[in-house]
Amino acid sequence: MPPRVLAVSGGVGGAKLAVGLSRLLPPENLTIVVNTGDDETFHGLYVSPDIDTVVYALAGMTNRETGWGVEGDSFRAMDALGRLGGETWFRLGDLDLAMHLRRTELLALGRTLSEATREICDALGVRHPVVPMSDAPVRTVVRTAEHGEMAFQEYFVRRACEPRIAGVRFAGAENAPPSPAFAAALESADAIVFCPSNPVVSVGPVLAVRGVREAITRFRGPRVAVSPIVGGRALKGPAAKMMTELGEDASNAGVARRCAGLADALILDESDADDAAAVEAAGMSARTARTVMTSESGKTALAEAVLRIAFGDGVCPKA
Ligand code: FO1
Repeated sequence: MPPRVLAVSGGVGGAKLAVGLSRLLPPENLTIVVNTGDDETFHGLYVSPDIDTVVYALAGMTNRETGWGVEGDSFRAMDALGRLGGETWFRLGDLDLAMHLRRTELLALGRTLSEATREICDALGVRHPVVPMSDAPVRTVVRTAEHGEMAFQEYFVRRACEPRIAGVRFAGAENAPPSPAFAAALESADAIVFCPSNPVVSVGPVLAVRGVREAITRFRGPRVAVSPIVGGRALKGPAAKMMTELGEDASNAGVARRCAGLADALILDESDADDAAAVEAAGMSARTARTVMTSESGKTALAEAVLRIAFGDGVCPKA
């Protein structure tokens, strides 16, 4: 019987490892819990970017250039909307629009976000459970020195992560219970895997959901995190910039300090093997693997390394 794994994911990097894990574990042995702090309503449509990214990746539909959105999509509806005077800085592709229309429709019919996501996954043939961190609204709010507070997508897309951040909060998280499937996986999983996602705004919101940090702290099985930092830079996105601006080290040691008490081992890219001592000084076991997933086989290889480290070689003290 394969082990049951709970994978915590943000968008693009997390989705790649989720695909790798889905090739090694049957659907009943993998739960992929996804950040919903980035969710936003655009033009009356409920958009859940990280869920979209993970679902498209598992369905084999991802735009390979961006890592989000649908391969081969066009933006004619956005162009038409712009001509009508609508806001178009957040680009919803013509094919992608179907996802947001359908989700919004299901939510309006009274489905929870978990139920709507399951129906969409079923329709697209995605068999591994993709679950929102919570069915209650949680919104990532970025505090900037120059412009005050702003919604995450305003910071991330509209302002291209340029404002200097002074803080981040997850509005609603303290009252948001974990979604039913997330809560069940926290109880029944044999291991927790933190995918290589932004520790501040992808993993941070998941940990902020009511009771989650405590549940992961007392989790008894192996907990393995994959660092999103390689060579002192984030593979994708603003993780390194954000950590620096928040006064943290934008390094594997900085990631290890964030993970301390929540994960037992931190997997570094093999090119960062020299960081192992600093990671261990932060209280985590340092392991290496090829974490840069530039090919399909790279996703599977990293997933194999993650499972080997979690279960195979005894490095996680509780394995
Ligand atoms: N990212 C962008 O950089 N620009 C966009 O216009 C954009 C649109 C978009 C639409 C749907 C969707 O599911 C994701 C989209 N993303 C876009 C990605 C998204 O902003 C980020 O990947 C995440 O929120 C961060 O993980």
